[in-house]
Amino acid sequence: MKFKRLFMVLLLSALLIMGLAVSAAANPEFRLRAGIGLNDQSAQFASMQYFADLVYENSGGRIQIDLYHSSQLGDDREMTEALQMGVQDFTCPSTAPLAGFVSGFKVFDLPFLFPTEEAADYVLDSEIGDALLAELEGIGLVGLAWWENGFRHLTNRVRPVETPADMAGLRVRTMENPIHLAAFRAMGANPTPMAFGELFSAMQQGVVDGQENPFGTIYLQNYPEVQDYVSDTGHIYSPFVLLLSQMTWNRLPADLQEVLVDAAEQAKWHNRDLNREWNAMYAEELDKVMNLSRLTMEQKAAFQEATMPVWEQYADEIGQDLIDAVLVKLDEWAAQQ
Ligand code: KDG
Repeated sequence: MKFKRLFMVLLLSALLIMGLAVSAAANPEFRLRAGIGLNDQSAQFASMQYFADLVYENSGGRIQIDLYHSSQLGDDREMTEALQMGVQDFTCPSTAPLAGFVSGFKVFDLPFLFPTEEAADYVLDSEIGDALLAELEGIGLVGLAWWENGFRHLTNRVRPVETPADMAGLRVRTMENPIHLAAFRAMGANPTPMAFGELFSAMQQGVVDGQENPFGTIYLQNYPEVQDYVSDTGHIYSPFVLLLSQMTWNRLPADLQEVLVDAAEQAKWHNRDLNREWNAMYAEELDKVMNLSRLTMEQKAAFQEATMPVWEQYADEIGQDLIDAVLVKLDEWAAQQ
């Protein structure tokens, strides 16, 4: 009889604990929304999912992050403004469309600034990157981490592009950023700024001849359906910045704030590794379905030379001190190779 009673107590306790666990899963303390522009096949979406899973697990189910892709919640600038208003919690835009929010972000738009992804990591993860993230605090945003979009490459539907002369007159979509526009004008193109969500249909309708993005984006957003030529120009390295609304941050207790910070840092390295692996893999896939021009060092140097005037044109707007600090940091990185 005694054993039977003990068994019943243990059984009821187990059922109670399971019931509490299920109710927590069904009713998280904080249900947050995260939006991106890329689709759900992208390394960025996979990294956001990795981040959301880490947060859910490490918060003991107290924070659930619902993910929205393919610009469902708006374009980069609209989603960033939604964070400032507290009506969305996370987004992860390229820095280029945020140049109007944090002027210093424009330094990353200087053509051919970073020689490799590792050099970019060294600068972004230094006091320079920390200081730029800190500037977000004054405008209702929390910069949780620098993630990676990657080196950007040109596609078009008109001709192979291997020299700046080949770029003449091409109507190229760029991100909404003055330095990107200036760089493509300097290379001889006729650039049009446009939100990411409008790009595929603009190419499909012939509104633009081409665009520029990392290899993974080009492949996974199905651009080969409307583009014939790709050139590995690598003209700009594009960071992503994982953003949180300051209003959301302020609603969270300190222990959950720490969960977000730790998960963002862990997911940063997962994102960079995955993004590099996928960009390399999709370059090979693009070679099978598009006319891929792999530029020589000399051919890339011609594009770099054509865009150098853009550095001087925007030095005052970006701040020569910031540019010099990045160049010193890059020399520091190079000396360690
Ligand atoms: O999810 C990120 C996109 O919204 C965008 O930033 C991607 O590089 C991009 C572009 O060309 O707009």
